[in-house]
Amino acid sequence: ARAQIGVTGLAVMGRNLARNFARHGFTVAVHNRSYAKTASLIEEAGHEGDFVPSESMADFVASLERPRKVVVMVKAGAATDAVIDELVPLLEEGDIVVDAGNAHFPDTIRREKALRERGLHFVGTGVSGGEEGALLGPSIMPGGTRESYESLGPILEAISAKVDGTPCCTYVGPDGAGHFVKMVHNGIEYADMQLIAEAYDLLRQGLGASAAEIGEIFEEWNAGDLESFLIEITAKVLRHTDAATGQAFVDVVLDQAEQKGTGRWTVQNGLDLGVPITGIAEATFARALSGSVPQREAARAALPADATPLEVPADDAARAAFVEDVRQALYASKVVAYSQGFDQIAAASAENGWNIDRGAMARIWRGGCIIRARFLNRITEAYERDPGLPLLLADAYFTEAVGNGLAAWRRVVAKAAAAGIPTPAFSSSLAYYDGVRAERLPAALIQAQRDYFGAHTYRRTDREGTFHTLWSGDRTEVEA
Ligand code: NBP
Repeated sequence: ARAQIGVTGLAVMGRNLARNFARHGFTVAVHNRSYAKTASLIEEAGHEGDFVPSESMADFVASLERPRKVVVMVKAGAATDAVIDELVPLLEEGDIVVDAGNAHFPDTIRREKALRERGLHFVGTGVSGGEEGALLGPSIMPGGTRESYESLGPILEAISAKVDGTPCCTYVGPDGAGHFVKMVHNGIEYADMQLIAEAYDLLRQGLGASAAEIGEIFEEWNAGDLESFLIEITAKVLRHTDAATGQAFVDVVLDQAEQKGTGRWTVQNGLDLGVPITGIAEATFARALSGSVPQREAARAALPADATPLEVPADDAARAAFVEDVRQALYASKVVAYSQGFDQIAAASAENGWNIDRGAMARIWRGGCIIRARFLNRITEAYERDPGLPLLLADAYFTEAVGNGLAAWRRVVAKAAAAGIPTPAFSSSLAYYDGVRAERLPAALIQAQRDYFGAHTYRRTDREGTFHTLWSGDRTEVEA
């Protein structure tokens, strides 16, 4: 037994994680259900480091130093359970099983409990950054016991992305915390992508410009506060020309966005927790709308626009002003989406006793992952100033940043509405901003209606207690 860590499941992700471990000097045991993937890894990348290949799970386990650390990187769901079932009888007390796939966090809670009862550590770990991240340094979000992190953490930190020398990996919290945080990361990714798409749409229609010209604007934005992986790749995609037709690539792609489900999980959990993650929800529904083909066909044939198209700016100054308005609207909406996502983490953390450090989550998302961005530094700083911050938006830095762009944000949403350009994420983020800051909400009327038809009771602004009005009687008020 000489391998320090093992990886079972050698499709694109597992193969690249194994290579990443090996390139960092770890001796890596490797295994896959069918041996072909193991053989091809050794043949093509064997020279990169010290690999110990095994055909059987038993040999694989036997090749690992104790406490054994086994990274499972197979298809999420039944495949993960199948591998765990095969693995567990071969392990001994104190060994660590790491599920680095995209598990749904309730599955991770279940698996952690089952393995804990057998004296094993189960570490549900979020890994973001796709294929390239897995090889060159992903953002890693491990949950599980603190004890397991003592021996596993340094190995994961070694292979993670680094920003200013700091690893994009830290202990997240018990059982499902790591996979939960990865889920919210993906939800925020949905919101970020939708917001960028709305900004693109407004610029394209509002400037009457080509995709490549809009790409240049995104490239400029990437030099400022919006600097991020998603803005960077947006610029590249918009400037790409389709080889077959010579058209802008974005113009030949079918406008139906697909999803694998993590956005949906995030929204479902937001509903369960009662946390308004409207940016993520609108982004998820916008994908669903884009794929609603029969509905879109029926609507195109029947629904009038009765809208005034955006006026193309008359000169460079007006053009620059419009571009800046859209940039401000994008930044403000993005702050809202992130603020909502961090609220969701706080709520889940409280409900599950996870004690998640939100500032640390922003820190490990600065590199390696899909939402990596300069702006995450500001979030870490906000939670350093106040670890219990009730609302990210209310941190002084963000209050000022959003406040400065508020007029622009309102102009953009109003213009989009007048022009009939759908901006569900921009608009709902602004509505959230105005809702959460409102002195008084029409929720009072909703409580009154609920009391009227269902005797659901209400509280008053002027005295303590719970009350009900006898609506079908003489309308006197009684204490409930
Ligand atoms: P896949 O999700 O395509 O899974 C393929 C692997 O699962 C192969 O090694 C396959 O073995 C193994 N497998 C299956 Br399928 N059923 C099995 C079973 N019953 N028993 C044992 N092994 C089984 O691989 P991937 O794209 O590398 O992703 C791995 C994990 O990482 C997934 O959970 C994914 O959601 C997650 N993830 C992926 C990305 C990404 O960018 N692709 C990013 C972040 C996270 P075989 O070779 O014998 O068929």
